[in-house]
Amino acid sequence: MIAITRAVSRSISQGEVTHIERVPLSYERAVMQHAQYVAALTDLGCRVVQLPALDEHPDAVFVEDTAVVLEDMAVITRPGAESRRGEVDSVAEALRQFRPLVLIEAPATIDGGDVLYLRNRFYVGLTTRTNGAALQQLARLTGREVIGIPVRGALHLKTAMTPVAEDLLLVEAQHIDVAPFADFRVLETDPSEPFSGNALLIGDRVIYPNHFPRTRERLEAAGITIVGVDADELAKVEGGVTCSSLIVI
Ligand code: CIR
Repeated sequence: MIAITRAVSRSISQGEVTHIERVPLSYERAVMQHAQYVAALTDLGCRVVQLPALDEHPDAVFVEDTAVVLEDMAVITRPGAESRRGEVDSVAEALRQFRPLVLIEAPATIDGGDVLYLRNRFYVGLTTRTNGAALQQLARLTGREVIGIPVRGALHLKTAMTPVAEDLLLVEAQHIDVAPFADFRVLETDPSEPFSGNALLIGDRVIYPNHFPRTRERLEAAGITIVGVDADELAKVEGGVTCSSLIVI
């Protein structure tokens, strides 16, 4: 398994914030936590391909938003935030050696953080970053079914919902209606921990932020093995644990 990551931009404290207040962010601490995350990926068996930082794009560390990797192709996105559009070319270059590429084009916008791919079907968050035109293009380019999921009060669909086992979804229920996911089991996050629905499932283990101890307890009680990482610094610009890698199986 390969994980594509990118070194943290020096300008990271200028990253976009949408649903939280801007607070001071330490570049050094973000770099340390990112290194811990990369080490966790390596421990879980990933070969990490780390791209060089793009200091002119504060959010470039969040490579997940720039592409969607399938078994047979990779979709290069057109990110919803204009400040992020220049991030895609270098990710496309890196992915080209692993998959044929297809491209989302204007007027569509889509962030990879809105794209959940479960059982050969796309569930795509309808958010400030992702529009209806992107859903149509994604269906046409990939030949897969695409279901739009309205998201309330969270940046991306995967801010609020991610798989933590083959048939189990971790969900922060206030942001989404879970009715379209009736075929899955659902585990709710602890209500005292906002934006705690983002976990990264690798094999049968889950990378999860240390700053959500109550939800972690719920996950462990459900039999999930957690690899904890310090992730509160990148969370100050709305980054979670899925955002900082692209997994190529
Ligand atoms: C942004 O607003 O685009 C970044 N500050 C955070 C992106 C987080 N990405 C993700 O959840 N996939």
